[in-house]
Amino acid sequence: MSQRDYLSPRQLAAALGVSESSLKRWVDKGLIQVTRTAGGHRRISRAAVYQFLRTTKTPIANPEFLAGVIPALTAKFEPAQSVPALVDAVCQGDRQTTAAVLSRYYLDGHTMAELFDRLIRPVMQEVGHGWQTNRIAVYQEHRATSVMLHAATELRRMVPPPAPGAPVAVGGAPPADPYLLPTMSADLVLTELGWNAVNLGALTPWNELVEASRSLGAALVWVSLTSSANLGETLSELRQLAQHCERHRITLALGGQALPSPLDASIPCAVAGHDAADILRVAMPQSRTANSGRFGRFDQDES
Ligand code: B12
Repeated sequence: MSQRDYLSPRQLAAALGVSESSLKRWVDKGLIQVTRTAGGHRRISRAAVYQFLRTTKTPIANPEFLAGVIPALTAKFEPAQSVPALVDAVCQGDRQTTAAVLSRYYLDGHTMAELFDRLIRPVMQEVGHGWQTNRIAVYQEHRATSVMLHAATELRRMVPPPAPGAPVAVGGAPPADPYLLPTMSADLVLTELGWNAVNLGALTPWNELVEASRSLGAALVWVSLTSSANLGETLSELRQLAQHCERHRITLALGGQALPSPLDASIPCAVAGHDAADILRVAMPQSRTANSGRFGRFDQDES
């Protein structure tokens, strides 16, 4: 267990400015999940700290005790105020501020879908607009993406890992599509909902998407479409993927800026959306139960 990923009850109590016995009461009530070391000592994971703070809104009396666990926390803020600050931060390569602002937003109780739709997307739209109007150099756009990816990776560590036996979701961006953040938004939304989300990232060959979903027994496949390059070919591949998913009763979720709206009816899918929040319609635990017939696994012997 690494020092950065786990805290002892004493360390967390010190950060919150409460006694160890208060903290143990919260553990006993199930408000804080603890794990044990091989030697039987109680440890609290970074994800458990986040879930506790998010649900109880407990103030952090001594944030310096959480250094290395939670990025330096900034004051409470509204997305509208923070977008310009974040645009500056990502373009200047300021990883710390970016991660801190996103963590604060998550700790305030917002969902991953809200984080992407209300904060990360508008920031990156501004970066794109800056590039288009020659205010932001191409290298800054690349750096901005890299800084945002780093912050989003940090966010992933705040979400509890999937439970054993969690349903598997597989997805990515198609072969001609180099975009990393859009497919990551689907990944994080599904992970937060308890899915075992496997993000194959950008430039994913269609046959590999099918192969991964087959061998991992995926109940849901997502495709994130941002690049409009080769759109005709992409849509024809999507049609085949959709038919494949239908045959195998896999839920198909499609989204992204380049997804045509409305989508051709010959591409049947459970979701065709432009917001990360659209995934919630089919991926929430209750919709999984309600649609259980749509979440069958591949038959192992089928081609
Ligand atoms: C970063 C970036 C790049 C980077 C990508 C780096 C990387 N590896 O990821 C680089 C530099 C490579 C790049 C290249 C290009 N880019 Co570019 N790029 C962007 C930028 C600034 C941000 C994209 C991003 O990451 N957004 C953040 C994500 C989280 O937001 P999102 O994509 O909107 O995703 C949301 C929804 O779509 C939805 N969603 C996404 N996936 C899914 C999946 C499901 C299932 C669901 C339900 C929902 C969903 O939820 C997400 C969260 O809200 C955008 C600007 C913009 N307006 O977005 C331009 C932009 C997309 N690029 C643009 C252009 C023109 C280009 C280039 C052609 C430039 C050039 N001349 O070289 C090339 C083309 C590359 C290609 N092969 O297609 C244009 C696109 C115009 C168009 N429609 O064709 C844009 C809009 C910029 C602009 N204003 O002109 N780009």
